[in-house]
Formats: sequence, C-alpha cells, structure tokens
Amino acid sequence: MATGTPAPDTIDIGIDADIATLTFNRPDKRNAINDALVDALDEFFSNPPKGINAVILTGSGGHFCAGLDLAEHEQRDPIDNVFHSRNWHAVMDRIEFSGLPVVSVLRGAVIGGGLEIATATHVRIADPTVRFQLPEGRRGIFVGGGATVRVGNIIGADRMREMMLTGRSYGADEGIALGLSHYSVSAEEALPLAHKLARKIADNAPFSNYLMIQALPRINNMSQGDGLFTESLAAAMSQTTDGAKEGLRAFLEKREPKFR
Ligand code: 1HE
Repeated sequence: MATGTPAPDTIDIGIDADIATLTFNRPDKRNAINDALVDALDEFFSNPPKGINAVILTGSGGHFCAGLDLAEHEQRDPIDNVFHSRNWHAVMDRIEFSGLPVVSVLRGAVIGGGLEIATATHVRIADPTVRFQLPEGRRGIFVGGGATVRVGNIIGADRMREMMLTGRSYGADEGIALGLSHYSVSAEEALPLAHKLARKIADNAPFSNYLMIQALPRINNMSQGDGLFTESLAAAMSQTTDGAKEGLRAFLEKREPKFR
C-alpha cells in the first residue's frame, strides 16, 4: 500500500489502487478530535486524490474516536461556538456527500463527536470492543456535530435523548440492533471486511453510487409526493447511463459487470 504524507497527530492517509484508508492518528488521546483533525478531514473530503473510488475510515490504537478534544476545546463566546459547530456540520456533510462512499471500522470509543463522524459514513462495521456513547450530558454540553439529525435519524429522538440523559453506552450487538452499525464482526475480521466491501462498492456503477449517496437521504427529508417524483427523476437518469446498459447486459450474459 502506498502511503501518503504521514500527518502526525491528525490523519494517516494510505492509498491502495482506488481505495483510500484514512486512520485517525492520535492514539495517545484516543483519537479525540481537535481543530487540526477537523481541518484534515475537511481537506481530504473537499479535494480527494484523483482516481479514488471508495474510502475506509478508522482509528489507531484500538479506538475510532473519543469525540471532541476536551483539552483543546477553548472557551468561546456563543457566536463563535455557533461557527465552530457549523464548521463541524460542513465537514460532516462533506464526509457524507463528497460523492465517495465511506466505510468506517468502529472499535473502542465511538463517543460524542466520534459517533457524529461515524454516522456521516455510509457503511459501518463494528468489532466487539466498540462503545457507542453520547456523554455530553456528563460534560455539561450538547451535541454540535450533527448528532441530532444523523444519530436521531437512526435511533430516533426518544432513544437518543435517553442515551444522552443517562450517558449509557451501547456495545456491538446493541449497535447492530439499533442500526448504529451494519456489521458486527471479530476484531480480526473488521478491516478485511471493510476492504472487501469498499472493493465491492468501488466496482459499482459510479452514477448509481452517486445517486444512492446523494438522493436517498434527501428524499428521506421530502414529503412523500416530492420524494416519489424525485425518485422517478433519479431512476430515469440512472437508466439512461452507460452503467445501466453494462449492468443489464452483464446480467443477461451471466458475467460480472465492468463499469470503470
Ligand atoms: C482525551 C479525550 C477527549 C481521551 N478529549 N483528551 N468525549 C468524551 O467525553 C470522552 C472522554 N474520554 C473517555 O471517556 C475515555 O478517555 C475513553 C473511554 C475514550 C478511553 O478511556 P481510557 O481509560 O482508555 O483512556 P484515558 O486514560 O481516559 O485517556 C487517555 C488519554 O486520552 C488521556 O490523556 P492523558 O494526557 O491523561 O494521557 C485523556 O485525557 C485523553 N483523552 N478522550 C481530550 N475527548 C462537536 S461537539 C462533540 C461533543 C463531544 O464530542 S462530547 C464527548 C467528548
């Protein structure tokens, strides 16, 4: 695997053919997110290297991410706090909507902002060490990186409120049942599964992937009538692409499709 410029204290970027692996690299701080790390995520997803078709996001040292760096968190006045939160929102949106499918490998702490990042990714694989938690109540703060929407959409406002009020943590089995993760596998299987799924997704028709990533969450926010109309437009656009021709031909010829 070719490795990009190591970014100590932020993110390591490894590139293997058309798959990039981003690894949070602050193991001594359980990969807590400081401004430099938010900037590093922003930089990658704003301008991904050419030729990348899928991303794997994980953390070093046995943890995904322990959330906001509480030591580097400055006292800000209210308006600067709003700007700080809005910047997190912009970066989380970039992860979800850059157009690149993102597979996350969740282990150890997936806490606070770590869960906000995880829920901006499209495929989530957890190992038995995982601990999903929103401890903001115990820290005297509130979520600010998109959890009300992304975690709320997955587990519902009611369960999210209980999670925040009591500071409880959920493990791998509960994470699967709740939809916080899509796969629960052993620690040894997690990264290989991420590569396998990233490969599979990268080999899909690019425009199909694009529509799944862009259209589904937006349609989910629409009224039924608007959503169904938008679905028809997306279906019509996808069905007139070369990808659709190849996908259908490959099925009829009993072979794997070759989209890229
Ligand atoms: C940190 C952070 C952090 C660890 N900011 N430094 N997030 C939290 O409230 C989670 C806080 N962290 C923890 O609950 C625990 O550290 C863990 C369960 C993740 C790991 O426990 P453990 O026993 O393996 O490690 P540790 O000894 O607690 O921590 C190791 C070091 O990492 C230690 O630093 P050291 O200098 O004393 O060695 C910790 O201080 C440091 N560390 N987590 C700063 N989060 C956009 S709004 C989002 C709002 C939030 O994310 S709120 C949730 C914040």
